[in-house]
Amino acid sequence: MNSPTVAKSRRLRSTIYSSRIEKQGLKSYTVYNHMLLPAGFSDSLEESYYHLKEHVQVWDVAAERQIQITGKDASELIQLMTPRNLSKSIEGKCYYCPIVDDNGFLINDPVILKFNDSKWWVSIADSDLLLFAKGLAIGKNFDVNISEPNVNIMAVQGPKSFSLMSRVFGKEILDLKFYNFKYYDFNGSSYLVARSGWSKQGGFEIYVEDDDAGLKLYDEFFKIGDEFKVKPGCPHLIERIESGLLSYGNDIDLNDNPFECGFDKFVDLDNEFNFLGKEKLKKIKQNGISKKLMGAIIDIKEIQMTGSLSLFFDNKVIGELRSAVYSPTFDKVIGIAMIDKPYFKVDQEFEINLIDKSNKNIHKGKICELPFV
Ligand code: THG
Repeated sequence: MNSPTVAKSRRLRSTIYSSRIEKQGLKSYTVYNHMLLPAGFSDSLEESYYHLKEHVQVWDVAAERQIQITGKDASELIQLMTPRNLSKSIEGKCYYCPIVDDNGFLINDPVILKFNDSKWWVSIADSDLLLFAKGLAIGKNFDVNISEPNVNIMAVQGPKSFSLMSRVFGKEILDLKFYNFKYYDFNGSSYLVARSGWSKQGGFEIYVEDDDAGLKLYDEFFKIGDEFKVKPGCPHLIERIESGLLSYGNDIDLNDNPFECGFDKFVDLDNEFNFLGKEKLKKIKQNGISKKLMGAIIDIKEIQMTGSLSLFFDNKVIGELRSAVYSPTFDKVIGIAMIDKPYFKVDQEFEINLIDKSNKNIHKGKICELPFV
C-alpha cells in the first residue's frame, strides 16, 4: 500500500527530541498543536501495550504545549476560562480543567499548573487556546502576559517509572504526590517534574525548560534504563481508551458541553466565582443533557478509525463512535462513543456497519460505562 509521509516544515514544528526518537525506530507521527507527536515505534501496538503495562517508557509529548499566563490578573483570566473552582487552588499543584466558551462548549481540556497567583501554565490539548486567552484578555483589558514558552514535556510512564526516576533524581521523587509538581536536580540542572501523565500505569512528566538539559536527561534514561527495560513510546491508543483518558478533537470537541463528557465533578455552579458560560451551564444542568460520552464494546477483533462512525438501533442512528481499537484484554474492539438520549444507558445494544475483509458488514455491540478498567 502507498504510505504517504508528512512533509516537515517550520510551521509543522519538530520537537527537541525528534532527532533522538527518529534514531530509535519511530514509525509514525501525528500532528498536535501544530507540532509533531510520535504515534508509533517499531514494536506493534500490542507489544507496546504490554510493555507499557509492565515496564517503563519515555515519551516525547512536547506537543502538549504550555500557555503561560503571568501578571496581576492571571488568576482572574484562568478562572474565567474554566468552570472548575480554582479559588482554593494551591501552588505546586496541577488541575485537570475543562475550558469552555460563552455557550458552555468545550474549547480544550488541559492540565493547569499553578506556580502562584500571578503565574500559571496551561498544558493544552489540541486547540489554539493561546488565541482564545489573548482574545479574552484584550476584551477584558486584563493586565496579563500570554506566551508559549519553550517547554518540552518528556513523560516517563509505566510501573517501573518510579524506579527509573528515583535512580536519576533520588528517592525524594517518590514523595511527590499525584498531580503535584516540584523542581528536582540532575547533573547540575534543575527540572520541573509532575506526578502525572496520559496513562493510568503510573508515572511522571518532566517539563523541560532547557533543551540541552532535556537531551542530557533523555540520554541518561536510556543509558541506565536497561535494567528497567526502558523503551521509547508515545501516548497509547489501547491503554488510554481502556483507562478512559479523553482525547480532544477525537472524543470531545467544540460541539460538546462538560456534562455530556463526564466532567460534572469539574463544574462548580454553586459558588461565587465568575467564568464564561456559567448561566448556560446552569440551564443545561437544569434541563439535562441530550447526549453522553459512553464506552462501546463491539464483537469484532479489528477496526481502523479515520473518522466517526454511526451507531444504529432499530435502523435509527443513536450516536457515533469517535475512537476505537482492538483490546487484547477484552479480546474485542472497545471504543468511546457519543450516544443520544435515551440510548446512553449501560447494556444498550447497537449495530455498526463496517466494510471489512469478511464482507459481512453489520456487527453488534453494547454500550458501557467509562473507563473500561
Ligand atoms: N499531560 C499534560 N498536558 C496534557 C496532557 C497530559 N495536555 C494535553 C492533554 N494531555 C490533556 N488531556 C488530558 C486528559 C486526561 C488527563 C490529563 C490530560 C488525566 N486525567 C486523569 C483522570 O482522568 O483520571 C486525572 C484527572 C483528575 O482527577 O484530576 O490525567 O497528559 N501535562
